[in-house]
Amino acid sequence: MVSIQEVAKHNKKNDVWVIIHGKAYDVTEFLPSHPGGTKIIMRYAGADCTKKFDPVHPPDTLDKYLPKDKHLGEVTGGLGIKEEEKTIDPNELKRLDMVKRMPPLHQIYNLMDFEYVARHTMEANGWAYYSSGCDDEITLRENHYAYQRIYFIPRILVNVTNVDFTTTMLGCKSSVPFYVTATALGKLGHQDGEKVLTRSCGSHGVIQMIPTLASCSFDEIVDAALPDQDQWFQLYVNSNRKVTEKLVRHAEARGMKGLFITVDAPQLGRREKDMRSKYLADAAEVQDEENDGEIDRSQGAARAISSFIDTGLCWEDLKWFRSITNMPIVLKGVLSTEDALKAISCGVQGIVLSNHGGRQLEFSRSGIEILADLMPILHKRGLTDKIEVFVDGGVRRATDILKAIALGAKGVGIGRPFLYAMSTYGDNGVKKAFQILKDELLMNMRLLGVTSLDQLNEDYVDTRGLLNRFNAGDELFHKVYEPLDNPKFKPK
Ligand code: 173
Repeated sequence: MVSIQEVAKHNKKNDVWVIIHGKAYDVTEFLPSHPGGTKIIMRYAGADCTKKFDPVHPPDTLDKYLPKDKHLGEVTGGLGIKEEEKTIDPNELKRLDMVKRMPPLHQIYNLMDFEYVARHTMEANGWAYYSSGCDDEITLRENHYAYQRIYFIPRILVNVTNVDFTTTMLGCKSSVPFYVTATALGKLGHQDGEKVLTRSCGSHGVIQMIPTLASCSFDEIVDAALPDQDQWFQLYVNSNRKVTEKLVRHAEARGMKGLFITVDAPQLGRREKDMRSKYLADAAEVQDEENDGEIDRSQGAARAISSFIDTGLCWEDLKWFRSITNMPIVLKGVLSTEDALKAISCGVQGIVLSNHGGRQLEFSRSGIEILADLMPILHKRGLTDKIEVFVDGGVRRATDILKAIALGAKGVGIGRPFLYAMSTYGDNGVKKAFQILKDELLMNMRLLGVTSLDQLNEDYVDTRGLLNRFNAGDELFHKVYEPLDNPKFKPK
């Protein structure tokens, strides 16, 4: 046992203790090697940092990285939360009021409604992190608009009494042609983090892609799944290939049915909304106070925790991946037909046409646009059976999903909408989001005149407007989109 007063004394760079979940830790020796920098720890020196710690550190972090003799025991005599942490700014008060007045779940009619509630009720840092895109967020918005440039060519007088939208992706049965794609830091939205998505997927027969940078540990997420529930693993390749190999082998041993290697993020894009937000201001503030030349970490938590990602990852590495795993390998983040063809020649099992939810290269084309280019080429060369093609980015309606299926996608990844459903209404929110999409799928397939997904093909869509990039008038989307901000002048 350690008293709160004792912990408070250890608040200098050469002697730092912090409190996490009611226990004290001596992080003095660890301080210089903290991937998120020393300053963020110094801000909480001698005090409780649980709230900042949780979203970005899986629960096994302390056991893994901090020697046992630095675990000092239970803290007695109070919570140790710093005074300035207890004062609440006016925006936070407004948010807390809106949390109390959240619309009941039965008033949620579509995925955009979750986003609207999330925008007003999520903690500022979580909202900024989830919702942000790179640079001017043009790609982020284009991902959604691109779907609005495709119209349907339905068929009439088809008996659509029984409609089946089940499918198979990478050999896994799925109740729907979409999956929950990998998104980092689930605890910025909900205290149970990614496990909320796991449980909801289990109850609805939806496949979940587990992120490398989850807030929960990988094993916690796998343990939260039902015995026959299929999951995939998204991999950020570590420069230390031993670490990567261990992760991949462990993922396979725990039954992952697909390895999605992210190939579009050798460096993280600039998400300026995220950078401006309070969460990141923390780091920046401390920096201004004591400018001692430490590398600029003010670009946010994501960049700090992504420093391990291997910038040297290249095509030649795929052979090595093939040699260490039997899981189907899928490249996530393919943006050109040329690379898609290369992927096929390398023998991978799938590709995701994706620009990382508009968070990486600004002015990368949307997945759906690339799909429309790619599939005719694969058809012509007889390559459609060689690979499963997925798309993600901007999907909000079953009509979006059906357009992608018609154009030849095997399935569609959806990320943010489920994070917003989770962050607002927890398990019930995510389940409702799945149900909404299922209802929309059923209705729209009937209206298209198809009873199963394999009946859909490019003859059901008019893509002539697709390359005519313009800003469509989508009212719901514009209400949830938060325009970028400018710097604030100092108060008078
Ligand atoms: O898009 C992201 O934010 C992302 O993929 C990521 C990458 C590294 C660390 C945290 C998040």
